[in-house]
Amino acid sequence: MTGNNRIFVDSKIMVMKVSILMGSKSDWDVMSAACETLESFGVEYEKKVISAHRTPQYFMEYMAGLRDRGFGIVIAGAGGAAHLPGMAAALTTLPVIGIPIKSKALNGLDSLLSIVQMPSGIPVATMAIDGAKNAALYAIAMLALGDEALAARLAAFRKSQADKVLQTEL
Ligand code: RP5
Repeated sequence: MTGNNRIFVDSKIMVMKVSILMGSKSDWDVMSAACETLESFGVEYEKKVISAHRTPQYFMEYMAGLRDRGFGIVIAGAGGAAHLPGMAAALTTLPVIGIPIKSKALNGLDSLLSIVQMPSGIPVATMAIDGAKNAALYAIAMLALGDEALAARLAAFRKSQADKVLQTEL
């Protein structure tokens, strides 16, 4: 691996992209924060509504093609039974970051437990309920391992965050 999110595949350099998945359009209000954060760091991504239970065949086909299409990380948000992130992790060896979406009936506790309690062997890095921004920041931190410019932007973001706290007046 070298700079600018690059990986070598068959001696060709590919820039790693992030796939942002959500189970329903109703998740977009939360998931848009992940897109905005990746955009602000200049990280390429694809966003898609895809459902493990409503479009299972399409979901499997989509996951099977991800690595060859140059994706390096999957961010998946879902609410309720929330099997999208876990199934995504089952269908790829790319790292999967799960976002439990706040549900109407149980305020997202159902989503959180469903995503965080993955059985041993198929991990999903689980964020807080509605934690879309942190999911993007976690993806950025992983991509920054092989990209010095991105690592510098992440360090600058952390510094500006710290500066805001230090400059707070009450
Ligand atoms: C899940 O069910 C989605 O991720 C969404 O959070 C939840 C409700 O979906 P809709 O009924 O709003 O389409 O699949």
